[in-house]
Amino acid sequence: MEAALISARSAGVLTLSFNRPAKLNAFNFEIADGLIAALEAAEDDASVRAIVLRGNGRGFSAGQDLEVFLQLAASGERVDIAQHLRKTYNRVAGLLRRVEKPVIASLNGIAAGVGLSVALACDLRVAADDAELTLGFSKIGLIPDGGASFMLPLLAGLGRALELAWTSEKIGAAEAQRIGLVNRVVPAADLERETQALAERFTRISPAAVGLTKRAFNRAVMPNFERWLEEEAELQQAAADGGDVLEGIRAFVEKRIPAYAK
Ligand code: T3D
Repeated sequence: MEAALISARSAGVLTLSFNRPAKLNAFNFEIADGLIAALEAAEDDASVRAIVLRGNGRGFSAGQDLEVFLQLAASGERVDIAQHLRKTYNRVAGLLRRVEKPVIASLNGIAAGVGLSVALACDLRVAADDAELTLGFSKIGLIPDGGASFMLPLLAGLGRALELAWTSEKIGAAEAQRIGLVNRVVPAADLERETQALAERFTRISPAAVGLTKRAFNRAVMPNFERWLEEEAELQQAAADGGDVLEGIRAFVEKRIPAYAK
């Protein structure tokens, strides 16, 4: 079986490709654990000067694999989502901000749910002109997590962030650029080349200047990000304990509209 996360190196650029194209790269434990291990290794590897996250097939990622997630609710009674976040996406988001190298998300097709959260925790986003972004959490009774409750208002402003979170509206690449969620929009056919070219620019800039600039900006605007991730996880647990999440996920798996009690 092919690996769900593929790692490749070229000219000082580490590229991590999500590789579950039949499931639109929905995240499973192999992807989350693989990302954590790869980012931790890259942090201490001076030969890695920039990192690219991308998805194979027709999307970046459709977010958490909801079938896997349903299995976590083994008793059918409670999803221990806070613990899940602590083990997976909070570590990923924390590392994406902590690693003092540029991390670029290369967005093709859909970026949804915690797939979008991961993209937002990166430093830069390059989007194909056919890319689409949606939070999707509200559709299954959840709040944006994986750091998105922090990154989204930071990048897009409070009003637009709340609107996107509450409605799970799907927006295209041009709108995402207009509101500050992506840095560049390029023709879909050029996405890989343009992303690699941008990443390679950082191999020609002082790594100390690049890394310390990221540290300075992190400290200036998000000095308590890791603490916030824990608070976000606790709020997500409160949302999950409200009970709508199981119905939301079952409805997705059964390909029907959820029937929330109230
Ligand atoms: O711990 C935590 O707190 C994490 C919490 C995370 C929350 C989230 O990430 S919320 C999930 C957010 N994701 C979504 O809301 C997206 C769900 N997917 C969709 O709405 C649609 O798939 C798309 C709009 C993205 C694409 O639609 P379409 O028609 O192009 O493709 P499709 O046929 O729906 O999907 C292709 C396959 O991928 C399909 O599988 P199948 O039926 O061919 O075997 C579909 O079930 C699967 N897939 C897509 N998204 C997911 C998924 N499977 C599992 N989990 C998914 N998220």
